[in-house]
Amino acid sequence: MQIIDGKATAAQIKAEIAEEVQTIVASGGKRPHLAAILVGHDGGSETYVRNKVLACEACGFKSTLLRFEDDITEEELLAEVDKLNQDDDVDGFIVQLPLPRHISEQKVIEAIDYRKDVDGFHPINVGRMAIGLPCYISATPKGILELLKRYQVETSGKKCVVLGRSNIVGKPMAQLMMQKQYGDATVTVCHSHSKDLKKECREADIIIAAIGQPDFVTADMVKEGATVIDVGTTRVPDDSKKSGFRLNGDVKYEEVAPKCAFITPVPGGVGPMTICMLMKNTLSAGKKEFYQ
Ligand code: BQF
Repeated sequence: MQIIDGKATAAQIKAEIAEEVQTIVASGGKRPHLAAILVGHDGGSETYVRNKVLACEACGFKSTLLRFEDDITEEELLAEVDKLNQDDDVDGFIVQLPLPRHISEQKVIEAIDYRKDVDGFHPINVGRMAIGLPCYISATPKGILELLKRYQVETSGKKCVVLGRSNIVGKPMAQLMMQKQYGDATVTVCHSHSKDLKKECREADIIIAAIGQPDFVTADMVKEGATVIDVGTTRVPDDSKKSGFRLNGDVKYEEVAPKCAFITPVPGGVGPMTICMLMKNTLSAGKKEFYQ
C-alpha cells in the first residue's frame, strides 16, 4: 500500500509555479493576480480562503480578498463580480462557495467572465471541459488527475467508480476520467439513489469518493489492490484538537488502506491539491493561456 502524499506534491508544484513566476516577472511580465470574494463568516470557508491567500504568497502571486457580510444582496454581489470582471489588474477570481441561501450561486457563477473563471465553474468552461477543449478545469478533479499521474496510477481502460454527482467534483471528475486525453477509464457514477452501490465499488479499480459522508467507504466495498481517492473533508467534533474538530474523509481509512494499492489520506491528500490547482489555473490566467 502506498499513501499518496497530496501535501508534499502540492508543495512541490507550488515551488515549480513560484519559479515560473520569478522568470515571468524578471523578464518584465505581469505578476499573476488572484482575487477572492468571501461572503459571511462560515468557519470552513474562512479556512479555505485563508489557504488560498497563503498559497498565492507561496507562488509569488498578488492576491486580493474582498469580504462582505452575509446580508449582502444578490444584486450587490453581482455588481462586485462585475467590478472584478472589469478590473484589468485581476487575472482571475473566485467566489467562495457556499453562498447564503438568498443568493443564487448559479447566477453568480454565470456573472463571472469565463476568461477569469479560475474555479472552472462557468458553463462555458464546463462545456469546453466536457468536449476536451482548452479551459479552466475545476481544481479538485484537476488535482486528483495530477496525483494519479505523478504516482503513475494506471487509469487507461480501468474501471473507475465516482461516488457523488456534484457540479464541483463528481460530474467533472467523471467527465475527465472517461476522456481519452485524461483518464481514458470506464466510468460509473454512483449516488444516494444508486442500487448495488457496494457491488459497483467492489468491481472498481479506482474509487473516487466525493459524497460528503464521513467513513462512507468501508473495507467490504473495496477490491484488493484498488486505488482509493478520498475527497471528503467533513468537520467532525474532536475534543483532542485545539480547534475542537478534525477533518474526516468519506473513506474509513484505517480498515480500507490495507487493501489498497494507493490511497489518499485526509487531511493531506486531495485538499492541498485543490488549492494548488487553483494556483495553476491562476498562473494560466496570468499567461492568458486559454483565452484572449
Ligand atoms: C487538507 C471545500 C467543501 C465545500 C467547499 C487542505 C483544503 C482542505 C483540506 C481546502 C474545500 C475543501 C475547499 C486540506 C478548499 C478543500 O490538508 O486535507 C486544503 O482548503 N479546500 C473550498 O474552497 O471549498 C469547499 C469543501
